[in-house]
Amino acid sequence: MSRSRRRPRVALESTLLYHGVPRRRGLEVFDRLCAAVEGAGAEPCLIGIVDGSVRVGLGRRSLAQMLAREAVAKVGARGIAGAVARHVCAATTVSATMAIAADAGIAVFATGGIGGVHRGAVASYDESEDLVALSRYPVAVVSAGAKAILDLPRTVERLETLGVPVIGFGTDRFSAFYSNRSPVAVAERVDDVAELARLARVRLGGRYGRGGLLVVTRVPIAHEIAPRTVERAVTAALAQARRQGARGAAVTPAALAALNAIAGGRFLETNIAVVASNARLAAALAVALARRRA
Ligand code: PSU
Ligand code: MN
Repeated sequence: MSRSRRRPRVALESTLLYHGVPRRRGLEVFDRLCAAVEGAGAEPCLIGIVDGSVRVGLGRRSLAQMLAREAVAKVGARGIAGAVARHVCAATTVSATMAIAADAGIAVFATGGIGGVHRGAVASYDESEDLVALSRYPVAVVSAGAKAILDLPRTVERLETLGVPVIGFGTDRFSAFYSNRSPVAVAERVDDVAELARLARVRLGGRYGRGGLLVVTRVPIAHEIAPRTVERAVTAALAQARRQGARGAAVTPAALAALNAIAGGRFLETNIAVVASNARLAAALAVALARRRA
């Protein structure tokens, strides 16, 4: 089938599946994401690097092989060249997945929460490469805001500095990943997919500045966790990551692992529900974009 006859594609990232959830659950989360994307009429395209080759549309078997390997690196956009040159396997983060999706002509990408400004970044300078990627690659990223372990208000400030449109879909708030109650607002709100597609077309068209956009969804109400509970868990998870000596790129996986182990998997279940609901909206957006193109 020619590309134009195929279903519109939605990019998915491999870091979420390898490092973001317990590895033994990566396949199950992938299946849920695929069902969500396919159910809305689009084609899931899992992105990752296998033995140095950049792969767009990894299948279940390739993912299972990746998940079975020990110590697969987590790479951002800057790490793609090294992974390719050294012929290694790598899980791609939001930034790397955006770079690869843009190259492959995929306009929409679904994830859980983006990386952003870490708490204490004033001293550590730890800011995710995801923010720069959003300002650089013409891809619409559908998320529930940024991960709750981060500093959300400062993340939103940096997105403004970097010129990234931050669009709340059916919400005025910059979702706090586990909760819709958030300390910070989005820049703009859109309430229907057709309008979101029109906005995305202008932005991704690049005429008034190249780069992507961040779509912020609501956390499914049935899976919301109270902000006080989230705060307490995040503080404990970050303290544990620190005790383990996690630095740099290892901070996010270590903190998420600690968080996922707290409260009998409640945070993990919300995380999975959030990613699946983002995948549904991403697919609807991809379909709407393709319809307008036709
Ligand atoms: N959000 C999640 N789980 C994850 C991530 C985000 O719910 O695993 C991953 C994404 O791949 C994101 C990365 O790009 O964490 C950000 O890592 P860092 O903060 O080190 O840039
Ligand atoms: Mn970092």
